Amino acid sequence: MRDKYLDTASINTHRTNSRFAALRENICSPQPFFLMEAHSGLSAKIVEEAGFRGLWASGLTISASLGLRDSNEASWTQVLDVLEFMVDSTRLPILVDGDTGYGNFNNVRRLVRKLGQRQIAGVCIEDKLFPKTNSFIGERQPLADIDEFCGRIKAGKDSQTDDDFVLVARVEALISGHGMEEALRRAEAYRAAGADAILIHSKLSSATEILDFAKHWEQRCPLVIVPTMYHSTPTEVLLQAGLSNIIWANHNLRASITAMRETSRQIFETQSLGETESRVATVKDVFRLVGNAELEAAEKRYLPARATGKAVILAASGGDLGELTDHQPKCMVDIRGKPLLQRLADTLSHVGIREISVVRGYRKESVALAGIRTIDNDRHAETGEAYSLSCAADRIDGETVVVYGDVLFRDYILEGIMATDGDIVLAVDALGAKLKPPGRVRDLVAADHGFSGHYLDDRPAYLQEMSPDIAPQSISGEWIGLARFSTQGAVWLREEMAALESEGLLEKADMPVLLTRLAAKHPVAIHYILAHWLDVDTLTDVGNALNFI
Ligand code: SPV
Ligand code: MG
Repeated sequence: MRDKYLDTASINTHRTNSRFAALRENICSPQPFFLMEAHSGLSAKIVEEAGFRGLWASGLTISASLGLRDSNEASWTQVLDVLEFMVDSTRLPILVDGDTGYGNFNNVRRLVRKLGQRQIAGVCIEDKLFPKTNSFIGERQPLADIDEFCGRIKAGKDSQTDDDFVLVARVEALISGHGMEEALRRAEAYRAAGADAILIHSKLSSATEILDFAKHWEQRCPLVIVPTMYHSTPTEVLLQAGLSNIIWANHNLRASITAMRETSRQIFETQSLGETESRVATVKDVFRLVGNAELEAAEKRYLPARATGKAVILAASGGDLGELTDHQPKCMVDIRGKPLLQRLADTLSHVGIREISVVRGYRKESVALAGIRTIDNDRHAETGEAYSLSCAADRIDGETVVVYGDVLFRDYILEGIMATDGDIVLAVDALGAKLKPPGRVRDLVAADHGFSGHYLDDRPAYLQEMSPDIAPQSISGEWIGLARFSTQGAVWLREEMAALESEGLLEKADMPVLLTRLAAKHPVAIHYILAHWLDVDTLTDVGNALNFI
């Protein structure tokens, strides 16, 4: 089955004249052609899925779905807006109920031009006066003057933007009690004025006058009927009389009223959803109807893949913050009502990182947060960071952020490393090391060039070495404990951890060792920042963290 969902872009590429031609061919053909009522994008889709080849955009049901009467209370441009949703959601040709044409010939001209621009394949106008009243209300509604109505038909045909646009003239003479002769006289005048088809309407509960009309009409041009009131007449009888164009005019709206009323009543009375759930369309069905699958595919094509990354947080060591770390590691220290680790996870999820794993060790039972997976390094007391990271090796697959569990940083820093080109990117504070006491910084960075601060300097910088022992004149900054690995970078990272293991060095290696080894083999890019982060090593740092939030 062809894909029923159309996004706007593909509709534009399908904007040939096929809808107009399809409506004309079907209406002019002697084969049965059933037009099913729709009043919204959703109902139009449902009609198409049922297998119909044409849509009737009913004035009655579009008005009613807006909570309005069928008395031209909705402006014609409001109706046009609804039609646009219907066109966008289906490929079917639409015959719209144009009521009286919303005024005189001049209003019909503009209406027909706008319908053509919106790919509405045809319009039906009725020989009554604006504002109209539904045909099934009252008796002897006044009819339009024949010549004046013929002027509306001519003006409409002269304004069509596509040769195949269909104008159906609707004869109300039978409904208004003017008799068969008047109905035939009007129909002939409308045909001669250029109408492509005649809709002969009746409100009798039997089809007698419609069948009679068809007999006298002798197929001078196609007829269209609306058997709402003579619904018990078998369709076969109508078709045999040559009435091949049949509009089922309002049944989707009426069906939805019944369903909505029953559903509302049931939920109101039971104050629960239990009895209703199995009787209504599934939420999945709603997603399918409106084409969520297409959006998902488009997201893969157009959204940056980075938005769905993952992160590994290294939080196995306990830290030494006195009583604060007696029963929990420092990543669980409360920072204004939330553990440090939660605040870090929040920052990660702000940039779309949803799959977060934390490597825990010291007091591991205390490290548990909703939505964060845990990995245990049970040998945390005698191993280092590289070993902890290797515990999470199977999570380092595809783009991955690696971050220390005791750091806090502003969102933009993470966004910065996500947007920086490179398979391995480190966030390095160009100022930090200079502001801290000598010997206090472990993750000192030597890069191929430092941060110049110059506005035109956009040369990428690369790591040469990371260690506590960089000579002062070679210090480019301090790694803040935040790194991004691309899919390729993640492969290199896993390879390097495997190499450390085979050399018997994995257990003792820290991140500076691991990153320096990587930098010897692959480019490790540096994204310079200036402050706006902190790590928590001392009680003073905890105080700073409270102020950071
Ligand atoms: C409509 O559906 O709005 C129609 C058909 O005009 S009828 O209600 O039968 O007049
Ligand atoms: Mg109508």
